[in-house]
Amino acid sequence: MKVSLIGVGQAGGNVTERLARFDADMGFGAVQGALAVNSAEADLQSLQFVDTQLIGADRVNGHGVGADNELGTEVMQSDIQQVLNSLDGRVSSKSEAIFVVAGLGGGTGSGGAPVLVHHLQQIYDVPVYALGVLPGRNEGALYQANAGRSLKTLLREADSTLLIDNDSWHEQGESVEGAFDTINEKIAKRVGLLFASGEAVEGVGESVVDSSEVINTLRAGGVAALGYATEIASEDSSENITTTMTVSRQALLTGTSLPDATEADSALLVIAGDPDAIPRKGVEKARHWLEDETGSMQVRGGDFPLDSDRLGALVLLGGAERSDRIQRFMDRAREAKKEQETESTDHAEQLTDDRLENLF
Ligand SMILES: Nc1nc2c(ncn2[C@@H]2O[C@H](COP(=O)(O)OP(=O)(O)OP(=O)(O)O)[C@@H](O)[C@H]2O)c(=O)[nH]1
Ligand SMILES: [Mg+2]
Repeated sequence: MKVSLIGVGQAGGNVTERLARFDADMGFGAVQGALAVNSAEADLQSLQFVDTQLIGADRVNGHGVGADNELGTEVMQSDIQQVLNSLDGRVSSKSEAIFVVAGLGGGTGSGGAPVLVHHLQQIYDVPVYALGVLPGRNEGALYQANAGRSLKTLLREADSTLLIDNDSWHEQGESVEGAFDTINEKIAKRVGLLFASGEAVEGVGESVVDSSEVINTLRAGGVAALGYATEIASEDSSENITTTMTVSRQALLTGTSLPDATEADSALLVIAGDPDAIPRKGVEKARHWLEDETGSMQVRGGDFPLDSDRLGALVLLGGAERSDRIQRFMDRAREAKKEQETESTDHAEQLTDDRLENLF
C-alpha cells in the first residue's frame, strides 16, 4: 500500500522517521513521502530522514506546547495552511492512504493530529488514518486525560485509528522512556510490513495480499490494532502447518499493539515468508481460527512473499474498540480528567460531568 506519512509532535516525528527509514532500508517503496510537524524546533532538528515543518512559532517560540493539548489544537489550526502547503508533492497521486502519526498523551501531537486529520479529509479522496501511541499505564494523569480526548476526537475524524499501547512492545522491566527506541523500531517493522504487504514486492499469485484488503479491513472504522509474530520455518510447506497456526495465535494473543484486543469487526491475516514454505492448508486453518477468535465474519487473508527462513504472521484488526483494553484506557482517562478538575476547581457542575470532551 502506497502511503504518505505525517508525524505530529515528538513521538509522531520519531515514529515517522523510523517508518520511512525501514521502508527505504528494505527497498519496499511503500512510503511515498514523509513530513514531521512539531512546535518544538529541537525535536525537528534531531530528525534526519524526513522533511520538517515548525508550527506555532508565534505562540511558543519553538519550545513545544508543554503537554497542553488544547494549545496543540490551536497552533495546528492557526498554521494549518503552512502544513498543507508543505504536503505538496509528499502526498502524490500514487498515495493510496495517508497516515497521521502522533503520541496521544502529549500536547502538539495529541491536540494537533485530530485537526490535521480533519483538514486532510476535506482535501484528499484517499482514506486518512491515524496511527496513535497511547501512554503507558504509569505515565501520569495529564497524559491519560490528554490521550482520552485526543482519541475521542480522532475516532470522529479519522477513517480508522491504529493504536499502539506504549506498554505493549517493550521488554519487561524497561522504563517506557528507555524503551522508546525499542518500541519505535518494533512499530516501524510491523507497520512497515503492513504497508509493504500490500505492495506484493516479489512474486505475484492469487494468494498475494494487496492494498485493497488492508483498506477494506480498516473500513470497519473505529480502533484498529496490529499483531505480529515469527518463527523459524522448514523449507517444506507441509511441515509448516503447525508453525503457521502458532505464529498466527501468537500474533493475536501475545503480539498485538493493543494487548488483549481480540474482538473485532474485521481482520486481515498476512502470512509472510518464502512462497514455497507457506502451507495453504495451514493458512486456511489459521484463518478459520481467527474468525472464531475475533467473532468476525470478515476475515481476509493473503501471503506476503519474502526471502526469509522464517514464517511470520501479521494480524490487522478493524473495529476493535470494544476490547477491554480500550474500555480500561477510557476509564483511566475519564478518571484522570475528574482528578484534574477536582484539583483545579470545585464547580459542582464539572465534578458531575465526567465525560471526555472532544478537542474541537
Ligand atoms: N513510542 C513512543 N512514544 C513516545 C515517543 N516520544 C514520546 N512518546 C510518548 O508520547 C507521549 C508524549 O507525547 P510527545 O510526542 O512527547 O508530545 P508532543 O506531541 O511533542 O507535545 P509537546 O511536547 O507537549 O508539545 C507520551 O505518552 C510519551 O510516552 C517515542 O519516540 N516513541
Ligand atoms: Mg514535544
